[in-house]
Amino acid sequence: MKINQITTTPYADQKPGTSGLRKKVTSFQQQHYLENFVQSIFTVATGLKGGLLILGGDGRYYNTQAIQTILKMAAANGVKKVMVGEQGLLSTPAVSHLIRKYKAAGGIILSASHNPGGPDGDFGIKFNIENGGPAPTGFTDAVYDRSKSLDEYLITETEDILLDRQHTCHIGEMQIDVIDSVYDYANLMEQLFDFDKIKTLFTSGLLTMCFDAMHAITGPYAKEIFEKRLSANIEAVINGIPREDFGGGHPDPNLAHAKELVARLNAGPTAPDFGAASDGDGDRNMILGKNFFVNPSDSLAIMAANAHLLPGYQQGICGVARSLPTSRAVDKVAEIMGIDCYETPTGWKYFGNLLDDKRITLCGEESFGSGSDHIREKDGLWAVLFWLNMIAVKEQSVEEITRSHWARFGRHYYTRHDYEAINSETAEALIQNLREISTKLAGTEHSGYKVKLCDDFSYTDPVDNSFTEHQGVRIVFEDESRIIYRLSGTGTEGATLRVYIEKYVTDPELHDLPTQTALAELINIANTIAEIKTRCNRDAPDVIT
Ligand code: G16
Repeated sequence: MKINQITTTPYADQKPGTSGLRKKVTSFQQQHYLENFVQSIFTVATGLKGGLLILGGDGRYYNTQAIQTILKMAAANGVKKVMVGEQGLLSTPAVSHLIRKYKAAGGIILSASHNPGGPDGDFGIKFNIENGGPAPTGFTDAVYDRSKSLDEYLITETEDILLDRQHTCHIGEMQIDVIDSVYDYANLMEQLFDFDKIKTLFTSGLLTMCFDAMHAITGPYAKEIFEKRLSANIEAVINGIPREDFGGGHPDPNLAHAKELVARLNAGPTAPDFGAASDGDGDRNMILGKNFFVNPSDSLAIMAANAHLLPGYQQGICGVARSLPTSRAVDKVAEIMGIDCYETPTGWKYFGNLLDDKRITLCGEESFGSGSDHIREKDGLWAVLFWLNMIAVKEQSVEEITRSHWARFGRHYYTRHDYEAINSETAEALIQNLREISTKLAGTEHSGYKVKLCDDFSYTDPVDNSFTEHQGVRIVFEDESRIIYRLSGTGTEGATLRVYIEKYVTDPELHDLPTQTALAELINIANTIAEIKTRCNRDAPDVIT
């Protein structure tokens, strides 16, 4: 085996964001760009030397080339064995599971998640540690530091590895197992949920479903699980073949981007009873009923309230967690159940310690992500199966389950307004201004809403005491309404300002308003306090979810 030491020059922009390093494909195609970042990972993740690495991606453009490069670099850096998905495909939740099941030293996932793909789209790379979860900030900071002064990387000189079928081969001493991308993950799902009961829903004609894989990674997983193992109806899976450019679509499972699915669910009496979608790498989910949308924050709360009905969670749940901007619907459930509820910064990595320390069983985020202690990533198909299992046990529709939840716990009207591709300095200045005024807002009144608390959110991890600050400016009103402002950590163009608005309403008579109507006053307050129109020169958000 010939190992080449390649001289390189560092790039200054390899700082990972909310979830790994995400850039335009064209950035990754710069000379040595991918190699530099991968070498920095191998240098920091010392356990990989002599250890097992799990490797795969969501199939987007540049996935296969990147996998070949990483395999050759892994061999040169002393990795003992790599398990790589057939065709280079593995969903993010599947990687998390494989790391845990096979006690790997870590995993590399190639994905820019819900961002569009193709030659002009985005690409990304993230590292998951041995607990199966995203690398914590200490690790990603160390990788970034290393990348800033890297002057060489190691790579073996060898032919490309065949990825189009399952087999075992070697580069030098390093063993490569090209594995079935779906099998282990589908088996895990079968352990957590009552597949017989769900199957009966379909075979007895009680339920029809439509799952939109958005031409991304979950297609093969969904076909195996819904069509083969659960005998779901014809066309239960749409857009089920992963494509390098996601069929030209934007693989983000929300009302704006999963248009085909939404149209099917709103098609009147012939519409499927249950709809769902997942994103590029399979960790997000959207849940729909006939002409009915379940807000992700509500979905988390509903799952928490009903988990004990499902085989994998029969013992009950020990605690829950949500990110700061996720609505406080799950807090109400925790309060009534008498379990702990943690509020973390945005990013799945903050749930890892809580899960490992057995403080929580379920967690979720407003950004269409939910998960449990079965792995250390959010998990799109898991959430879909959770809902199917609830429907089977409760014998209620998606809408009935949601409405009865609101009747019991109250409804948190919730919306997120995104202002995309704004000038980065403008966005920073807006947030800085909010930080400055945050100290003076408590006690002030805005259209009848009195501010109870306003701060720049910081978090001390209760397990390892690590401290994270500047995670979003939050305004909490006396009636429990909230407004939160933060900048996205996953975009690749300028800055995206996210404004999250929520209002808690207990009276069931008031649970039927359109969300934007119910929140109209607070939306105005949010815009006025942050001076969005004047500072960003925008009349309306680009995306409302
Ligand atoms: C990533 C993280 C999530 C986070 C989301 C939104 O999701 O894994 O924990 O909530 O980004 O991030 P932001 O608001 O900073 O854009 P994904 O699905 O993109 O990996």
